[in-house]
Amino acid sequence: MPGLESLREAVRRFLRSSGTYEKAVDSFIRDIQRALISSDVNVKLVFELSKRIRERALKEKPPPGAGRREWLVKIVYEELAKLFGGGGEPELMPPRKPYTIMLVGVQGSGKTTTAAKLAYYYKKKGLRVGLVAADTYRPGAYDQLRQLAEQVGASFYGEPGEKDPVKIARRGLRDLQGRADIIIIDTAGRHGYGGEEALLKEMRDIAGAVKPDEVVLVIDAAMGQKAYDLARRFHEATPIGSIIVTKLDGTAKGGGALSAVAATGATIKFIGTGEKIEELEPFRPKSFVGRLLGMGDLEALLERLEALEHTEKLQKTMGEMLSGRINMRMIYEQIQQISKLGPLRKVLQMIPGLSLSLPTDDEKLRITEEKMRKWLHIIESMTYEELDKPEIIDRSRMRRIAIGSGTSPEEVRELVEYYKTVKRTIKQIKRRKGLLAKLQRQLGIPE
Ligand SMILES: Nc1nc2c(ncn2[C@@H]2O[C@H](COP(=O)(O)OP(=O)(O)OP(=O)(O)O)[C@@H](O)[C@H]2O)c(=O)[nH]1
Ligand SMILES: [Mg+2]
Repeated sequence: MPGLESLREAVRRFLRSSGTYEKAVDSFIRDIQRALISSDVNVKLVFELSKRIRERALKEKPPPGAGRREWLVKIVYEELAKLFGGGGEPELMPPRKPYTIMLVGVQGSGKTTTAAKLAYYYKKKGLRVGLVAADTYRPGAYDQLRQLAEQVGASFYGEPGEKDPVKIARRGLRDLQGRADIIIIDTAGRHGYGGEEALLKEMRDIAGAVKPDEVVLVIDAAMGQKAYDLARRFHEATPIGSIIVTKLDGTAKGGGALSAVAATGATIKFIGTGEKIEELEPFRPKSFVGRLLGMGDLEALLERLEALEHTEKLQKTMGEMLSGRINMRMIYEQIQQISKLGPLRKVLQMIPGLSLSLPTDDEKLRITEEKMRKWLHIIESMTYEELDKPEIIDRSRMRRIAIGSGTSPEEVRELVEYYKTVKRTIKQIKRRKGLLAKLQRQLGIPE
């Protein structure tokens, strides 16, 4: 995307640059500012973003094993994602059928094209789509939509002679009942830039008569940060509104438009990235920013950082265990941390020190995913006394715990055996002084 494209290069430069960290941060932030401002992002927003990045860079500490630069890239990624609307994912599938969407927007913003793109999108999701041509203003509007409907394979309703859009919309809804799961109404554009009042008034008139489930404001990305006022008024005027930003492919002001709309609190559901019917994408700020920053590398980096953060906690538990105060609560934490790592465990194996969890090949120390889940349930069914002194868990307690956790006494026994094995192993390690020191060093635990 023009304007924001230089962000990727900025990240690369920052991660590779030599020289002091402080200097590198300064020029990284300057690069980010330049990229955002050249994309027409509001200067005040850019300033606030830089301030937050600096503050977090000072305040937050990377987990051991992570570089400060990588950590800052993660912060930049998170802050940019917030600038474009944050991590939430709007619901795109209609909650009921038929579901009516009405498109509004200034002249030429891309409503008719977007109506067809939406039809194509939902058709691919397996819905029956109906398009209604309620633009009685623009010559040829009827034919334009009818052709697009045919191209996409959507049902179509229109009345070439009728002058009242409200009547067409009403009759269109009736006609498409039962034939369409989702009905998209295309309306006439009004002059933008100042003519917003007229646009919003007409929108209220048609919406009042037709009662759509959702009103979608279509905004041309070339509006840049000027989109703020329109989006804000629209957002205030209709609680059932969402926004689609079009023509992100053709302007250097896209960053400005997206951040301005996000700043109003309105939801951007889709973005248009070309003239073709399939060039409409669900808008997800996080993956949008990920792509801007060069997602391939970034994803690996973020995964590694996340693994390191979990690792830090795991190390603490391991440290406590090695210091000899082992009980069932620690086993619980250990299992929880390991299971939270989930798919990250592969990454974890690449981190030196952690491939070695306990220096043994003992089968009993290997736990599978499914076992971990069961064991957590089992431990949750234990009394405080049992948690602190698992030795007291005898046969009758095993039976009780099994019933409480929906498992079998055999599975409870297995966990108790695991606990005993861990405890024994730790004792052995401690007897061999050199090994303990080595292990502590590798885990980063002070001796
Ligand atoms: N490059 C690009 N062009 C687009 C995009 N969306 C729409 N357009 C083009 O923008 C022009 C106007 O699109 P329309 O869909 O006719 O706009 P409209 O809002 O219906 O216009 P009126 O009905 O006159 O108000 C057309 O040439 C489209 O091909 C997009 O995402 N990228
Ligand atoms: Mg149109």
